[in-house]
Amino acid sequence: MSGFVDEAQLNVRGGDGGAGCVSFRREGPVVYGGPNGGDGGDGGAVWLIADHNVASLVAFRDHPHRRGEDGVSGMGKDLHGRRGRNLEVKVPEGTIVRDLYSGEILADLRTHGVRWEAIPGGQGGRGNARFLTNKRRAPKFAEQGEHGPERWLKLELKLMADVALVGYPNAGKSTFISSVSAAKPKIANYPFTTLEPHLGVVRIDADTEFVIADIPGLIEGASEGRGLGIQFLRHIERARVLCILADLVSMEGVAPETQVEVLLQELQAYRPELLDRPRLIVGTKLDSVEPQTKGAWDALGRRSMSSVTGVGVREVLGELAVLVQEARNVPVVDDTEITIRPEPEGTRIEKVGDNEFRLHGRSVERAVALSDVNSPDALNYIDDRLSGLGVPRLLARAGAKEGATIHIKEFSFEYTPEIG
Ligand SMILES: Nc1nc2c(ncn2[C@@H]2O[C@H](COP(=O)(O)OP(=O)(O)OP(=O)(O)O)[C@@H](O)[C@H]2O)c(=O)[nH]1
Ligand SMILES: [Mg+2]
Repeated sequence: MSGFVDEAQLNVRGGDGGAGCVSFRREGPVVYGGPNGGDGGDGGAVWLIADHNVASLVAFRDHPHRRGEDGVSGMGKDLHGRRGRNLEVKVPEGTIVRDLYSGEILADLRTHGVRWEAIPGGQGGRGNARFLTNKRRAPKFAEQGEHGPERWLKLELKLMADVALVGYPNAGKSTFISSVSAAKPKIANYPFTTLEPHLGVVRIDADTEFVIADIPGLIEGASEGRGLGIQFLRHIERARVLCILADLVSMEGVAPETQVEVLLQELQAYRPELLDRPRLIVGTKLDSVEPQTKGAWDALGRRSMSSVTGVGVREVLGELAVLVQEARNVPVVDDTEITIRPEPEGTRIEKVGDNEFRLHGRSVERAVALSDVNSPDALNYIDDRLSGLGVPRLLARAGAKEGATIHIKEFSFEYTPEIG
């Protein structure tokens, strides 16, 4: 069933970092005692975690945005703000994550427990207490919190069936799947209506989902190639649980229990291990059954349902959910962190006009993200910080001349080449 791929777009955004605080101790008549503004907390990250109880990506269809919690701002008296909580998003095992725009693969969340940091939170800003130096006794600025970064991801999942529907042609397999999922296969009152498998996602509640495969009907001799033959037995082989549907109103008059026997024989002839698969046997078309047939079926302790009236359907889904859950509970847990993360970008220079440049990059943007860029202290700090990041050298190399206008986000300054 390699053709069944579930896809979703997901926007992840880190929480904003809290702002650093500008505050001073009060020391009697001294206006500015020592600075004591605390740091803002970092914003929370968004993590994706593979979870075997999630079967599809439908949860992201209508709600594609996920966001970490914001960090709390710092306060006076050296009080630091709390970090924002990380958000953990569950995705099905086998989810492949790509960058939506470049298509680059970022993570492969293969097995239960694998986690990947999809986006970090924004950094908290440092409080003014951090900017105290011998020269700068009373810094009146603090760093702003960094906005949480954001990106669009594309999630892809090769759907694997949890449950395969096995039954004679016309047994009501397609009718069942269309009554319990969004799958809309063709339904008709003749054999071999369904010519290829269809998958449907059943959502019991927010935490329980499973995938059902509607498989074309099987007949006696299928394992030797009769009817649609062996190719569909291959699909049955991949499912964790088998749901055998017996037609209680068979047009050919084959007793439902005989259908079950034949189906099991065919499965066994194809691959004996299929009989070890957990299975649920259900009679269909309960609404139209003859009392005699019903009596014989009930006497065997068999379950039945009607996909048309809905009677018994909920119970069948409940039992399937339990069988699927048990089958999924294989104790393989892989808690490797897979971090296929692109290199952090350095500083980039863009020429925007005649002797006018714009700088991009996280470090330079952080350097100018201050609560008050107008104080001389703040300007000195920015100057030192940009020099430390090698900005003068980069500008010289890009051809900036004396008096060039340089922009970083909303901040602009004039370039003076260093002497020496
Ligand atoms: N009365 C009644 N009829 C049903 C019920 N479920 C299915 N049918 C009818 O049975 C016929 C066959 O249904 P399908 O769902 O196409 O059967 P299928 O098992 O998918 O058949 P193939 O694709 O040919 O293998 C259709 O006419 C359905 O309307 C039911 O619960 N009650
Ligand atoms: Mg069908």
